[in-house]
Amino acid sequence: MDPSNSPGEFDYLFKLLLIGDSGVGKSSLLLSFTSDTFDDLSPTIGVDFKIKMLTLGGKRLKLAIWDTAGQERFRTLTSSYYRGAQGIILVYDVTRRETFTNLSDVWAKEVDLYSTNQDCIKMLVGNKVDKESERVVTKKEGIAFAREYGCLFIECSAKTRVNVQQCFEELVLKILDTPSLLAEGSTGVRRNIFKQKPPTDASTSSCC
Ligand SMILES: Nc1nc2c(ncn2[C@@H]2O[C@H](COP(=O)(O)OP(=O)(O)O)[C@@H](O)[C@H]2O)c(=O)[nH]1
Ligand SMILES: [Mg+2]
Repeated sequence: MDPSNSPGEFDYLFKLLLIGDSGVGKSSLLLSFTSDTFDDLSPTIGVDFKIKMLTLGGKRLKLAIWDTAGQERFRTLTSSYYRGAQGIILVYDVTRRETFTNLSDVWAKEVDLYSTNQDCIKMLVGNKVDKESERVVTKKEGIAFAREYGCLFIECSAKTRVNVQQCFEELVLKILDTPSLLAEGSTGVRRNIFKQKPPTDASTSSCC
C-alpha cells in the first residue's frame, strides 16, 4: 500500500533525515523516537525510513524519517538521500571528537551541496550524554558550531531517551514556522517522497 494515499489522516507530511558518522547513534535515535518499547534499542543496519504520526502545534503530522543503511561509512550518501528534506538532523557522539569535526569537514558540506530547499531546518545533536564521564566535546563547543552553521542545537541520549522527543519536536516546530517548508509539506505535493529510493551501493553489502 502506498502510505501517502490517505490525505485525510494528516495535515502535513515532512521528510526528515539523519546524518553523521557511523556509530554516533542515528539509528538508535530514530528507534528511540519511533518505538514505544525500550528494549529493542540495539545497533541496526538502518532502514529506508520510518513513519511517525505526531500532533504538534494543532497540526496532524506525518513524519517520514530517513536513516542511512550504513552507507555513511563509505561517505557514499548521494543527492537522492537529501532531496526534498524539510529537516536535517546532524548527529555526533559527545565522546568521540572526530564525529564532531567530521560534521563541519564532511557532513555540513554535503548538506549545503545537496539539500534542495534553502530554508531547510537543521538540528545539531550531541548524542550519548549518558556517558558523561567519557565526554570530550563540551556543550559550549556544540552551541558555538550551531551558531556558526545556523542551526538548532540539543544534547540528548538515545539510550536514556533524555531530550530525544524534544529534538524532533523542536525541529518540526521550526519547520511549521517556515512558510516555504509548510507549502512543500502540504498534503498532495508530498506523494513523490515515497517514490524516491535511497542510493543502493553495492559496497554496503560487504561488512568490515
Ligand atoms: N551509551 C549510549 N550508547 C548509544 C547511544 N546511542 C547509540 N548508542 C550505541 O552506539 C552504537 C551505535 O549506534 P547506532 O544507532 O547503530 O549508530 P549509527 O551508526 O549512527 O546508526 C550502538 O551500540 C548503540 O547501542 C546513547 O545515547 N548512549
Ligand atoms: Mg545506523
